[in-house]
Amino acid sequence: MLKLTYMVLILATLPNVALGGPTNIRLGYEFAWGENIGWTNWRDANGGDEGVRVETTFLSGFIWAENVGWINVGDGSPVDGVRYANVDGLDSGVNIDDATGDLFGLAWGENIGWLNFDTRVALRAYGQQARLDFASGRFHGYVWAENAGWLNLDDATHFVACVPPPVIITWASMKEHDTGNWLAIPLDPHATNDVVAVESRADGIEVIDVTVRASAPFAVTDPVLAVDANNPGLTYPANLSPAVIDNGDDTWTVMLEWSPSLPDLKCYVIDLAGCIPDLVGDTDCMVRGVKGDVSGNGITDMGDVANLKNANEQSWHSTNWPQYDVTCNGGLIEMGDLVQSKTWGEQVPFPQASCP
Ligand SMILES: [Ca+2]
Ligand SMILES: [Ca+2]
Ligand SMILES: [Ca+2]
Repeated sequence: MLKLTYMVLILATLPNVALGGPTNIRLGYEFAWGENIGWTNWRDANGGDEGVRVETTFLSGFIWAENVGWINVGDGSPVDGVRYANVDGLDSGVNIDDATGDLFGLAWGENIGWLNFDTRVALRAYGQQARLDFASGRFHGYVWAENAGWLNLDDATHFVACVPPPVIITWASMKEHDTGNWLAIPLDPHATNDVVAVESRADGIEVIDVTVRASAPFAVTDPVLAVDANNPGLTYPANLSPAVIDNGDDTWTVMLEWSPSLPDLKCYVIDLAGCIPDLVGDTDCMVRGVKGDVSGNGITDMGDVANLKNANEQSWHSTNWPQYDVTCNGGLIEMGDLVQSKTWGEQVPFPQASCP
């Protein structure tokens, strides 16, 4: 209790900083050991209001070190909005490489000067560079303080971890083949142009399942729209019913449903940024609907007919090749699929959709 009071008093001397919000360091996972500075507390500055906050590409807030006072990891306002430049004290702080989780950049200790979080050159060979594991939210590795030696983020018992923000794991266009047999065509959220996945099955895009990993339940707070990628004025709001399904393993499925289905022969972009609080990572995904385009190249032509004919002869099952079961009758690839794609493939000009 004494210690806490002392911390609050000391905080009165902190400079005013613009922080992104209260700490998101987890209770019980706030301590790391410095070889010359003792325990550091990443969470409790000013009752948590100014503790360390982990954002997508940087940290903000203050660490309290019992023997050397405050350590500032950044003010939460990088000049470019993304990362601290660390070319002068005005725009300094600790950054996160959002591809690898590696930390880099500088923190400032009021009594010990700079702490260098970029230990990639010295320690990567040993797998001990300072870094954040996105899945668990925990920090690993070592930080170097020029006047205070190593700060250990890698202790098996006392380590620092944040509440990891929700992140999208998978996207898929779903169809019910026969009754109760839902099959997925996976979508790549990074894809653009002519490699964007195609929903080839009858009745076009009806259900998109988005799997989100999160440490706590969440709500979809804003309407989710499918936007015509080539005509952004055209939008189609999704129904959410049920909104979010708990898969029981820290993942949830957000089921987006359109009824009637999205018009065929268009490219859509669906962006969940702003719809799920604190969602990070690649939040938008494109998908196009081109009935009968079993090859997924964005155009239904005689090539698809040939493809289906081949699949028919080889008796590939639709579980493995859902895009081939154009009729969604759940059986093997059969005559109905061929007829449907042939009907479409004979139209001139060939039915197609392209994405920007
Ligand atoms: Ca994307
Ligand atoms: Ca095709
Ligand atoms: Ca079929």
